[in-house]
Amino acid sequence: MAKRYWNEKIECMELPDMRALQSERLVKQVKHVWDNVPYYRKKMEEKGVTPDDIKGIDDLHKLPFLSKADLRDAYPYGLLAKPLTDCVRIQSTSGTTGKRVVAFYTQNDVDMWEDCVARAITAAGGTNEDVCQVAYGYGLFTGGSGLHGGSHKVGCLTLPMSSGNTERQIQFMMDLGATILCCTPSYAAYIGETLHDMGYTPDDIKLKAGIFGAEPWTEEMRREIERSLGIKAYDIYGLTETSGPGVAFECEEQSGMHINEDNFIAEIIDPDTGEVLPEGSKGELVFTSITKEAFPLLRYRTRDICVLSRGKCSCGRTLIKMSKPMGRSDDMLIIKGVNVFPSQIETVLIKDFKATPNYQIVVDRVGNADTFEIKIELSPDMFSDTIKDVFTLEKKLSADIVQILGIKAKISLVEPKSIPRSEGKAVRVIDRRKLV
Ligand code: DLL
Repeated sequence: MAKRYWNEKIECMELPDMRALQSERLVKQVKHVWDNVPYYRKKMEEKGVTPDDIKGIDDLHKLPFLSKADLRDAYPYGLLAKPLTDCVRIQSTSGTTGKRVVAFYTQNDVDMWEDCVARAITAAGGTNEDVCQVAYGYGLFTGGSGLHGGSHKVGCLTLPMSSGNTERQIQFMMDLGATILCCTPSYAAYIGETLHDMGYTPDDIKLKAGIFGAEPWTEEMRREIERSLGIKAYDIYGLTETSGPGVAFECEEQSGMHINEDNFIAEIIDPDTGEVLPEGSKGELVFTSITKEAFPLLRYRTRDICVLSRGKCSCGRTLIKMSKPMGRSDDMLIIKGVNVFPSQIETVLIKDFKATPNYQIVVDRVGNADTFEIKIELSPDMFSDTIKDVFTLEKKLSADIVQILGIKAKISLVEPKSIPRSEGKAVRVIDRRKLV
């Protein structure tokens, strides 16, 4: 009989006990950060708070927020709270140096992270009898190593496939009898399509569950994946800044993700005013990591918009639930699983054109795969250049975009004045995907 919980004591803890645990850990964490991170101490001093003011989670609101801009200012070591000699790993987001987030881990941090992912795998029915195929990208991205570590911890036979080479994924899945698939939901949908294109049906594979996250996906997409692969599909959430996947995970009820509250305190705020909103309100998700040693974050603004709800879940867990992210309070797009800021694209355009041309980023979803096009308006001079020159420019832009983002965009050089002008803010991004 499959184990229901990885850590029953924590996952089913009564609220007063959880609050006491959070309070104790928060007090310790604030002191750790104050003592070891001058950047944090300065921010706290600016807000007139010292560790003595933080006696428990009711005082959380007194602490300053931390944002991606702080992470950039402090890049790469400014938020490090442990000596590098105590750190055993880094992971990072995609993007240029300026936008890159580099997270550091001590061995305890890696253990905590793997424990969170082990809870997610267990909630999806995983045990040491399972064969877990990890088809998230390996490397700096947290998806591959996060699910890999959790799978090891549970004792699954772990297939470290990384993403890509889809026919080979399916071959391995069949040959080794994979029972759990971990990858982005769009890749899961693509694996499902390929399985059918290869002439197979879900009866030809042994998969029973999938753990999918790292990008927004809809309930329709869930049903489609479940049908094409013959599995139950579970959502998993996380971000590099807070370790990676496993901050929150879905249980069999498939209605929101339980947050690992013993490690992460969640708040919802109004993204414009920073005011803390009552439970059940829609707003920006903020996390405080209370057990991370090397790279602790106090009140980190995720920019993900969602709703928190606490109530009895049929799975028996008492951990608070977050809804699927419903959007962002900044301009970050997730295209083909990669975090993209329009400003990164602008940097390439300025470099190649020596000025910002009129441009538009068009994102759509065909089937279950994202399409990504950058339309760039040529100036009248350039328009009269020879086809060969225009072709060379197109190739250069395409290569520069891949270099900076790690994904390919269709580059469309368009006629002068063909991109609609706006009287207010230029509409730089057209996102036609329906993600919520
Ligand atoms: O995407 C970590 C991860 C890997 C999560 C594998 C789940 C599975 P980042 O690359 O730093 O980290 O991107 C974090 O991705 O702020 C959300 O906007 C988005 N995101 C992550 N999980 C989900 C999800 C990883 N389940 C950003 N649904 C976050 C919707 C998600 N969006």
